[in-house]
Amino acid sequence: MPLIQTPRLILVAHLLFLCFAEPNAMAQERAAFPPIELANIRKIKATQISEPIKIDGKLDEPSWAKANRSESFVDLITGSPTHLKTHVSVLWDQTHLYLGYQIEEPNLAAKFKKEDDPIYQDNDVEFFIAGQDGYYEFEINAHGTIYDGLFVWQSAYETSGLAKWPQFDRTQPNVQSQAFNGVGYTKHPRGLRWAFLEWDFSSIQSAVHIDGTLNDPSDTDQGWSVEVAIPWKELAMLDLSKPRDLPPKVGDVWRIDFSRFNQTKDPANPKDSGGWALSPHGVWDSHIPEVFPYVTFAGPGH
Ligand SMILES: [Ca+2]
Ligand SMILES: [Ca+2]
Ligand SMILES: [Ca+2]
Repeated sequence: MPLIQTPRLILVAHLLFLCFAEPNAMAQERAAFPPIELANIRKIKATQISEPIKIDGKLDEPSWAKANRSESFVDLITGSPTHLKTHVSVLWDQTHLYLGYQIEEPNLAAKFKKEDDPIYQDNDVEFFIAGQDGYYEFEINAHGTIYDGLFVWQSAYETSGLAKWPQFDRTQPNVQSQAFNGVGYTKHPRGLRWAFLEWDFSSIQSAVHIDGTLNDPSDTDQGWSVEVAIPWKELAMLDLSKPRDLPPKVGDVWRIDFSRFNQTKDPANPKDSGGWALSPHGVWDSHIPEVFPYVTFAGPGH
């Protein structure tokens, strides 16, 4: 079935952008998998909460103050410290997973305003939630515009039952999908994925808060913050082959990636890749669930 052009062009543009951005890193990356030592993968605790969170981009609820704020993000490839701070905090309750990002940024800038625009060509923050059968990708810029999509391992597409869902039934002409072989790490051991780039996880709530002036470089901004609420019940689609508890039990461990991409690199650091993450990937590729940070679901007060 022919693919509709828009997602293909977006994907190709994304791939080209990434390929040209870091050719040297890509040349090195095929030697080992996963591309970093497992002991170097960062861990973060998610605190269980009972008070409501208002998704307005402001992390001013008492629950955020009690959260285990992450270490600052590091360079995606080298793991080196970055010149601007980025932190994420993770909370959860019986209905939702909550993510809060604090992003230091002296020049707030964003272009795209339409959902599923190529946010990765802006300054953005991103997260990837890994499941058995695939993973969900979410990106947001300082306008609060989001881009999201679902990636399903081709080996799990039929066996998981996802192929029978109308929105993922590739025999239907309105279902847009793309074979996806990673970005920098082009040959993943699990093989190809189907990328459903038109997928919208419509029940996700997200908002940003700006501390400064957006698209006005004449001043110095403090940064921005991002607040996201993800309903547990819809994440069942990631684990149809082997369902996991939703909400998780205390002590459960998930793999979730948290990252930030910048269009301007650190002028004082020629090795700044422009992509930063809570835990390094070792290569210019976000799409490696095996190196995503470990998120442990802890009880209240932990
Ligand atoms: Ca809030
Ligand atoms: Ca989408
Ligand atoms: Ca500004």
